[in-house]
This record gives sequence, structure tokens and C-alpha cells, in this order.
Amino acid sequence: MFRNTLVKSLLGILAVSALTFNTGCFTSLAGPAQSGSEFEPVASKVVLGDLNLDGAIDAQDIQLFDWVVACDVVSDSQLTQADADAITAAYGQTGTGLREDTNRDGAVTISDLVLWAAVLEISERADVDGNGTWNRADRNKIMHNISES
Ligand SMILES: [Ca+2]
Ligand SMILES: [Ca+2]
Ligand SMILES: [Ca+2]
Repeated sequence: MFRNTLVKSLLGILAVSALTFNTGCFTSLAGPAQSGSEFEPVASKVVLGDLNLDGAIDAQDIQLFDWVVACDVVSDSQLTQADADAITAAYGQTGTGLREDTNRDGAVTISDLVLWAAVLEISERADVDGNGTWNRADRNKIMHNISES
């Protein structure tokens, strides 16, 4: 008697699981990770556009993307020694619109190199759409993923 009941409820669970799979509800149940969730270790998976790997795509990632692009002084969509050298070579220059002024404070100083070094690792994730360049499409994709999450 008990055994039958157990088998029945197991079958019931299986049926419900099959149903949720079929209706596609499973995807939404598994859905976007809630911040602070105990079951979803932060940074356990790489979400495209999550530049700082904090598990959320938000305004911070947009800010980081803008910094990465600003630090790409020689505009080859990668951060290399050439960018660092260009910044160092331009030390002391002042004015607006200087590419070497990565933090856009109007003067090229060691702070610009510090910013460059700070976003170096993050830059590996800046090519969100994987086409080899950093541009508005990548930024738009991050923006899009913010509204999705
Ligand atoms: Ca993030
Ligand atoms: Ca500066
Ligand atoms: Ca890209």
C-alpha cells in the first residue's frame, strides 16, 4: 500500500518534470541568477558582458568597457605594451582630447597608466560579440544584457 503511494508520487514528480521541460518553463525556472543566492556561486560561469565577473551585468560593466576602450591608446582593440609606452611617452602633456589621457582629467600622468593596468585583465572580456574589435556593438550588447537580466 505504502509502496504504491510512493511509486505514484514518484511518477507524479516525473510527470511534472517532463511537463516543465516540454513547456519550456524549466529555462525560466533556472533563469537569471539572483544576487545573493546561496545556490549560485558568484563567478561560477562567465556571462557575456560581465566584465568584472561579479555575476551581474550592470552600469559598472559599461563603465569598465568605456575605460578599456579609453585605454586602447593605439586603437587596435587590445591592450598591449604599445598603449603603455604611448602613455608613458606623453607624460606631462595637457589638454582636452588627448588619447593618452585615459582617465580624461586633462593631463597625462602616471594615473593614466595606473588605469590602463587596472583594466588590463578585464579587457580580455571586452570583445563581447567576439568579432575581434571593441566598438559600439559590444557596448550595445552589454546594454542589452543589462535589460535582459
Ligand atoms: Ca559585472
Ligand atoms: Ca589623465
Ligand atoms: Ca566586438
